[in-house]
Amino acid sequence: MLNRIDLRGGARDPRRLLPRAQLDVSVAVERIRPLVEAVREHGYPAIREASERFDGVSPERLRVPVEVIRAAEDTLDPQVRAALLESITRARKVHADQRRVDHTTQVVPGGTVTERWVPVDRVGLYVPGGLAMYPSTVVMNVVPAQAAGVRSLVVVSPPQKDNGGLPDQRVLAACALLGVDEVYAVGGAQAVAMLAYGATVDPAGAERCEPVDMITGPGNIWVTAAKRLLRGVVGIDAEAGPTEIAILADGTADPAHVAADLISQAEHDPLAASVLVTPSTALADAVDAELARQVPAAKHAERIGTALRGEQSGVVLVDDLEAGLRVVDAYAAEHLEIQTVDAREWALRVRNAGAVFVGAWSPVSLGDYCAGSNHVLPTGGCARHSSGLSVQSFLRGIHLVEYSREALREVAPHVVTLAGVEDLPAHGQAVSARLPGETP
Ligand code: HSO
Ligand code: ZN
Repeated sequence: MLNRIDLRGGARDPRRLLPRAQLDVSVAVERIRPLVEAVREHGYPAIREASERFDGVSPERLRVPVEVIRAAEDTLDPQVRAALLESITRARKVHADQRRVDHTTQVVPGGTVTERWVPVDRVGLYVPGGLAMYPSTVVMNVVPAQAAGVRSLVVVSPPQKDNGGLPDQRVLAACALLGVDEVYAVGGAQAVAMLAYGATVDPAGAERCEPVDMITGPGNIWVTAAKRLLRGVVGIDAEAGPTEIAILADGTADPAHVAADLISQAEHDPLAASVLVTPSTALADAVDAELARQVPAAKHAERIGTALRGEQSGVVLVDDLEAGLRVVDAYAAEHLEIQTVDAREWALRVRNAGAVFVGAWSPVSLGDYCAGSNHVLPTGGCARHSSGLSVQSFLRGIHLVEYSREALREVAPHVVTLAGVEDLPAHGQAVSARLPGETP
């Protein structure tokens, strides 16, 4: 089922040989530009029109009443409620523990630089509602923002026809469990524009969604295009592409588990990428046999088959695990599983991955829901330069510079010299004016 890419016996450039589906976001940016402008100019009527056109439904008042959010919690199946609470508890434990603390460096006696970590004031979280519903994504966006101390949090999610134009009921319930009470039934590029510029959200123009400082969360190509267009007007986390899993495995891996994990991420999207990297042809053959057995039995067999047969997926055969490590580093997967002997040793050597899942008992789907880690991760090779969503994503480090007269005097000649080199003498003057007769 999987394409085979044989990289054995040569030092070819693996980055070129591992094809990746390329999304042309720039074309989508031009398509959504007029809509974004209309939302900026007119607010409510433009949002309403776009929702009806693209989602086929929209409530008259775009803000979901607080009672409706709270009531959604009561409609939750008790098992789903327990699972969501477990997911929230574990994510809170990890994210709270990872919050950076302020740090002061004494540069010289009397001269300090302190880094203060200050939360972003108001954040908009996008929760998709297309092929699948993602209450877990509410958890993964809200928990780090709350752990950072963000004061004002708003969730947007597309209106659903089968829920009377409200966002998905489980998405609303997750908001209730997390204590989020500002939710709008708006999706797509219009939601991103509403968050970035602020807009009226009812027919009378009495209610408003105030603009946010930052937008996070995954979405389809239109959401991604709007984020690209509005980056700068607001902060954005990353451009999310189709999900990916790479597995570095040796002959000790269980082929049934490897196949199940490749299938699990393929289930998201026909464009999802599932890549196995292994020196063992026996494992590659056994995984293929497992896929042939497991895929037809899967609920979403069609999209899984499309994803696995797509050119973005495949088995990469390598000479040994050292070569395999170079391949997975070049690929920089959103999710990387290591299923080898000494898995932890190999995992600690990985340079490029959104998240690494170590050993036989840490599948990606554990991380998608209940490991405590975050599942909003860099795709499309962005793991070479970016991290996944975390408490840090919602904090800004502000430097506090504090020098005494004596400490300034001591370093003044150097400041004056550098100012002179850059032909900016007024910079030097700002120092020497404070120290008459004491600087050159
Ligand atoms: N694997 C997805 C996240 C997700 N899985 C949500 C299930 N629900 C991207 O990391
Ligand atoms: Zn997933």
